[in-house]
Amino acid sequence: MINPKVEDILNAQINKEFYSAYLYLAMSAYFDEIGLKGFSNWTKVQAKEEMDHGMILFDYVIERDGNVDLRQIEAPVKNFNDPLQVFEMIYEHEKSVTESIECVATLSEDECDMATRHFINWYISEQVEEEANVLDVIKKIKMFGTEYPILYHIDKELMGREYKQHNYSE
Ligand code: OFO
Repeated sequence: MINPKVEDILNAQINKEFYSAYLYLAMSAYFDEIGLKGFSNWTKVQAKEEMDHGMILFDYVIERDGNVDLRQIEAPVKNFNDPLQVFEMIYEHEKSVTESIECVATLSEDECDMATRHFINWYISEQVEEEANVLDVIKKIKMFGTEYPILYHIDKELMGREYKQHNYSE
């Protein structure tokens, strides 16, 4: 049986992961509207990864004989200005997700739930990768500029991102 406080924070994290998926889907739709198919692809692949993150937590709560509590998912932002602003927003968002993952780690340690403390390490590493991937795109946009002919080249590169299902690994 899982500790009730840990169960609660894991359920909150499930909600945050599915909110992240919603947010990336809203961004993907925006990029599609303005004709940047590669940016749209990148954010859509990210949305799928976020759903995997949510599902790994979902399965973990069940495996620990806990209760999954699916909470209302907030509507994501709909108005975006330009690709740089969107990626800066993503970076801020991912930093806040990193903080909430770190809170799961801290709480599980405080509650002596070492199984969850161990489990959440996968997410800690995943957040390092996510923040780095976003920063990489931000740097490229800043380095090459925000003019459309240049964005077109970055767009082609982002088209190459492929979805691979994320599975939990020890
Ligand atoms: Fe699930 O890592 Fe982004 O939000």
